[in-house]
Amino acid sequence: MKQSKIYSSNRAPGNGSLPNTSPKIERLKRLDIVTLFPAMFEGPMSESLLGRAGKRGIIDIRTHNLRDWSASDRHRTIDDRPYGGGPGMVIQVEPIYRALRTLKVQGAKFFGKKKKPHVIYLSPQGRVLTQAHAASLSKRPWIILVCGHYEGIDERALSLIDEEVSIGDYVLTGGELPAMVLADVVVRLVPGVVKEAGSLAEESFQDGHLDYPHFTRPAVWKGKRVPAVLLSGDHAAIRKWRTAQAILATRKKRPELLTRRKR
Ligand code: 9WO
Repeated sequence: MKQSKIYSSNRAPGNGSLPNTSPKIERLKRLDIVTLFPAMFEGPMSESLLGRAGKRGIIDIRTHNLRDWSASDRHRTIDDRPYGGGPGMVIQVEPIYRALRTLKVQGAKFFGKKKKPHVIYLSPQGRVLTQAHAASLSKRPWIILVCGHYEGIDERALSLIDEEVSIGDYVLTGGELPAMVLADVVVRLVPGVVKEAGSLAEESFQDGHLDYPHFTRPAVWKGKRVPAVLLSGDHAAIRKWRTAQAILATRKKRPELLTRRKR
């Protein structure tokens, strides 16, 4: 029993409600996630912007259970003991191969022509994700995320993968949480998902600096005042103040962001 979960409307692929003003610039239209634990994605898919992007028909997001491509024994095995010994289990290459082969057929129907997906494996061995990298991924029309578990995947499966991505230098129990992080950062950069996001302002700003400080009512709280400039109504002055504050905050909290060259 194949059970892919589709988090989208049944609308045709396209820009949702947005007019197609710039056909040359591609954007993410379809995101497939291959995992042994599809249920882990249900929360983010129903509660967050990720799910809303799907429902609004902006991006077709689907999770797939890797067990659907197990060697057809009744235990639906997808893993085996490591050659050479050692603890734990290794995910076999064949289920991953079959999953990707199936998805490529599905994708050809979805896009109406043969299309090469960008296949990403989430692993601590990958290149560490940055805002700039996420921005370039959001321009790929089709991404497939492969989530490992246990001790990892058979090394030969890497020949089916375009790129390994890490979300930070730590080891988790699986690639699912990193896949959700990657999906979140990439999806919110797709035009129409979040107001303003993906704009020139965001690319030049969030990329290199921290955000400026935010304030909301009340104007005075336990004697602490909101900076007067924010109440002035002088938008040019406010813009200047925010830029200065962003640079100050970056210098104080994350000085390496100002000196390190962009990756
Ligand atoms: C390391 C290891 C060392 C000794 C014995 C067993 C071991 N397993 C691992 C390991 O890296 N397991 C991974 C668990 C296999 C692939 C999926 N897993 C994973 C992905 N953990 N952490 C990530 C991950 C992915 C992206 N960014 C940060 C962490």
